[in-house]
Amino acid sequence: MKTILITGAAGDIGTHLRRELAGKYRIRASDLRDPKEKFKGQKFMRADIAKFADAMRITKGVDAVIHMGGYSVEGPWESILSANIVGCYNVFEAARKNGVRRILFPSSNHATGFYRRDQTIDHRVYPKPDGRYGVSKVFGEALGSLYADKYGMGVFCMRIGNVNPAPIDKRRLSIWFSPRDLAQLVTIGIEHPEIRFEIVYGVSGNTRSWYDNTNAYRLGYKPQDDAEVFAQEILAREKPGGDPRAEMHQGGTFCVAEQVPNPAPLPNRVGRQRRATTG
Ligand code: 15L
Repeated sequence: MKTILITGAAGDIGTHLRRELAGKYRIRASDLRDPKEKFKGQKFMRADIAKFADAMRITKGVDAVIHMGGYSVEGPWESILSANIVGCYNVFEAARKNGVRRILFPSSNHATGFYRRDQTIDHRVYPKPDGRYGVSKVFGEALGSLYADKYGMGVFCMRIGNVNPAPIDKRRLSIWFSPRDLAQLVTIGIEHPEIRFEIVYGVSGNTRSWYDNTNAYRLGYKPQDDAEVFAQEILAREKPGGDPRAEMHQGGTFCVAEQVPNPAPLPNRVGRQRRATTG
């Protein structure tokens, strides 16, 4: 059985993944904080990926890394720099030094968020990030490309939409990614024998998708879910209006906001918000 490191294991996506992959892999979970939900047999290692020594410790002896750790929304540059630039570099470099052969990098729909909603884009389009967070995801993709070409690592970049049990609004009808489809795509990223460097879109088979996800399908991805089954209910409660630039572009409010609410702040530790998101 392969040993898989999931960084950012206490976060939403990390938690869905730990649940979905339980029993299929030997899971090593790492984060700055203890995960609320725990699954039998999964080992937890507390770590701050902004520290290289921590990155070395957690990547030792694993077959693959699913690097979910980082700052997960648009936010202050200092936080993005530490978690998503320094932290991301540390994880790739530590993995290389420890001989890890494969990394799954969660890029984001925000790496291409300034494409318009009336455009269909594939994995070959040039990046159009919609904020500092989106820029950090482009950085991760570029770093992955370097580590694949220069060091022969297998790197699988998923431009993830929105992972949730169900889509939460109109924009997410186009980018929803169900937990079981996430698990299927991640399994392809771990197991496919021919991955050198790939970019795919991490979304379900949504009728309203903005993506031509041919590259994921070529690698065997067969999504089981489609947000369309929720469309009527979502559209009925959608409030009209909103910023026209956000409405026009795929990245939505990320295209206009300087900061969106951080889903992973550390309560009662004012001024230490960055630390809550680098694991
Ligand atoms: C992302 O990249 C974020 O990590 C996630 O929290 C959501 O905001 C998602 O994009 C989205 O666009 O819905």
